[in-house]
Amino acid sequence: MSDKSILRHDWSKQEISALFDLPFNDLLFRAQSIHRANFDPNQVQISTLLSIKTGACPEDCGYCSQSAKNDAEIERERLLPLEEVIEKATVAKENGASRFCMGAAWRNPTDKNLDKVIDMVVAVKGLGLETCVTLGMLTDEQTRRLKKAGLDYYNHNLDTSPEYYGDIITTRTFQDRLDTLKHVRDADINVCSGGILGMGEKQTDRVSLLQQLANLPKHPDSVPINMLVQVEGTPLHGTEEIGPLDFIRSIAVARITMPESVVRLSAGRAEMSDETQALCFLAGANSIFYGDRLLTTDNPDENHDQQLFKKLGINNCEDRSRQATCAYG
Ligand code: SAM
Ligand code: DTB
Ligand code: SF4
Repeated sequence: MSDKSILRHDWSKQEISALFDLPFNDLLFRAQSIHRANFDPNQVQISTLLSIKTGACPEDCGYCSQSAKNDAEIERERLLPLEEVIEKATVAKENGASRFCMGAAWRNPTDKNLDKVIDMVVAVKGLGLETCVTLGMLTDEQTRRLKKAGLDYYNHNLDTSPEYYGDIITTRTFQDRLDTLKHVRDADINVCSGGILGMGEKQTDRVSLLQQLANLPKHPDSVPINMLVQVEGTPLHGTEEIGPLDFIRSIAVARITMPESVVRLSAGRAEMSDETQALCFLAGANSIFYGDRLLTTDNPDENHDQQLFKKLGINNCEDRSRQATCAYG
């Protein structure tokens, strides 16, 4: 059987733990072999992020600058006007992004706010971009409305293991997250779900998070692996950082356990060396956020990323000369 056909949903903690314990070279070789069986190894998809509603969020996520319960200094903004979103999406497309992701600091959208987001989805799609939104928890009815509007992806992260979850967030449960993911899957919207590493979790929590993701009824189409961006004024500021090698190992294990999912090297790249990022791509990451801003924190600037791609011989899916070979978006 080729690596391509192995899509398992019954991973045990022991099996995932054993992957983490492999010698680094063996782990990367295995991850890269699986990666090559499923993707062009030199293609990286790029998405651009925009915060459409910033700050004053009622949730208490310990990592997040946007929680009203944290003391981070950020500029709060109400829901952006449609014209501004279209302007930003147009620039993102010109810069080569294939997907535009819009994030809102909500526990869940009200139906009135959802109407406005739906207008944004329709307009951004009209520019020829894939759309992704992350708005917090959704009901069944809300996911159906988003699907009808043509939404391509919904981002909703599990964030961490069920065991560590209560140390990070108390205002919504792990099960709430699984329920939202089910609504998204049932509405036939592509699921984007991953987590954050470097929040003081143990190795067993990383194993458990990846087990949860890999054992979902369907692997998420896209799996963002974020490295915690430490923001002053948040409870997790000052947490012991995850070392680059442990981060790279986690990417490799995500690639092996979810062979056909696009694994996004997500937040935290501004704090990573080029070499660490190169090893993340070797371990099977094949998507990034592109543009000098994530939601409220910095991302590497476009120039730096273009240089990095050039040095590594990486193409993005919008690169006209390679487009015919890019099978995923
Ligand atoms: N409010 C919505 C929610 O939480 O579902 C959507 C926006 S929220 C900012 C999206 C995701 O960004 C979070 O689930 C978390 O995984 C990630 N995130 C937020 N702050 C982060 C940080 N400081 N470092 C790394 N990832 C972060
Ligand atoms: C995801 O997994 N990471 C993105 C996106 N989904 C919405 C968010 C990263 C946020 C990093 C911190 C900030 O800029 O506020
Ligand atoms: Fe709110 Fe999302 Fe930040 Fe949590 S991660 S505080 S839900 S914006």
